[in-house]
Amino acid sequence: MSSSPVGGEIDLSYVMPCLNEAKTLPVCIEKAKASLAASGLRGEVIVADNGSTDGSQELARSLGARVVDVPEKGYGAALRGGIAAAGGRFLVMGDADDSYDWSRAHELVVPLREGRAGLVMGSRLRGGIRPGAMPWHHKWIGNPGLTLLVNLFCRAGISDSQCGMRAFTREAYERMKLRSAGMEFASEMILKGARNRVGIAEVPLVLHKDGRGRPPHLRSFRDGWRHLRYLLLATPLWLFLLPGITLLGAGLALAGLLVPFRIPVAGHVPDTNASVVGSLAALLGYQLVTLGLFTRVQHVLAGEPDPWGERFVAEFRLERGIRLGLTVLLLGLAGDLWLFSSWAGGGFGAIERWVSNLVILFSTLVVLGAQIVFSSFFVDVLRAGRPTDGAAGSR
Ligand SMILES: Nc1nc2c(ncn2[C@@H]2O[C@H](COP(=O)(O)OP(=O)(O)O)[C@@H](O)[C@H]2O)c(=O)[nH]1
Ligand SMILES: [Mg+2]
Repeated sequence: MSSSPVGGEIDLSYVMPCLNEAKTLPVCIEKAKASLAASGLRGEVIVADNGSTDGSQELARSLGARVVDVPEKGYGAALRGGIAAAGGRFLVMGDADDSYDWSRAHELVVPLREGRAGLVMGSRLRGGIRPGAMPWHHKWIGNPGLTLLVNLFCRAGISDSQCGMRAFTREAYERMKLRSAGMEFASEMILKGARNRVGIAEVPLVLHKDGRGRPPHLRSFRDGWRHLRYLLLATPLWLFLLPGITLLGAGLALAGLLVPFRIPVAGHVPDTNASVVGSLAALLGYQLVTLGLFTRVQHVLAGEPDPWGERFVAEFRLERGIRLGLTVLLLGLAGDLWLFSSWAGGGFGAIERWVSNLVILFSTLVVLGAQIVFSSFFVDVLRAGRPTDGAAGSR
């Protein structure tokens, strides 16, 4: 890594991730220098490179940029390395392929300087996309889809989640604690920015056709999936808890309603078959709920901000979980035994449909109760990993 900025007196750092951009780096660096001059702040241009083989590094140095060689591969890793080495209180990141107009980068810093935001997203949707600058499937599928999910999952309220030019304060960046190595870094920043309430603003900007004349590093499906995977893993509420609660509730309701009611579907009464489906849905639902809870406990232990998860970890008591599980289990068992004894008492005659449905419902409760007991133990297994907890049992 190169030396730190002269005297450490830098206000504004422009960080360009770069992988073989010799063709477009010079124009990006020149525009960035013009923007620094226009900003009136003391600034620096950093090129974060992790293995260019086309001489990008020497070129960047010869144009007065500081080159940071990052050993770890990937877009996110390059940016994290570059930002860690940067000296500015304010930072702007953006592609080195001349698709974003670096000469106007200081416009993104205005909301930061005014204290209106900690993270400023460029918005190509509001600023414009020049013809040929973005493939149609990014414009109409990938970008709107990921933006919708980010807004849904963390209420970021932004219009263009994949914009590669952004500005942030050092303080906001440190609060976000970003970890991604690949392109999903872009989604992680928004999610963590929203969760940590750094304050997100948007500035319209124009996307130009990049000047390098070769395919982008971004691979649509691989990187699209990495974004989606990141977002799902980071939001157990949407991946596990909401589907789980829905299935659990709907499954129990179906199995329960079929005991007193005959519900015809297309003129036929599926009855016992539908009860089985309801029971299986409920059990799958409960399993998803527990996976969601386990994930949130793990996130809390990993230091992610999650007030609800923290309360759950602090207030969870294994004994209460066991008590709840045993209550549900015994309720189901008592019901099954009652039905069995009355069947036996009646001389093992024909079983009415509503009785079969009730057996399914009670048996579902037995399994659910047992699952509650065992999953409670597992929550405690996870909680035992808490670094500061001495009361979580022997280890
Ligand atoms: N250092 C580094 N830079 C990368 C890597 N992948 C992409 N970049 C840079 O990140 C920026 C964005 O990549 P690009 O291919 O333009 O993606 P797109 O604009 O989303 O299609 C460009 O400046 C690339 O040179 C990487 O693995 N390492
Ligand atoms: Mg690009």
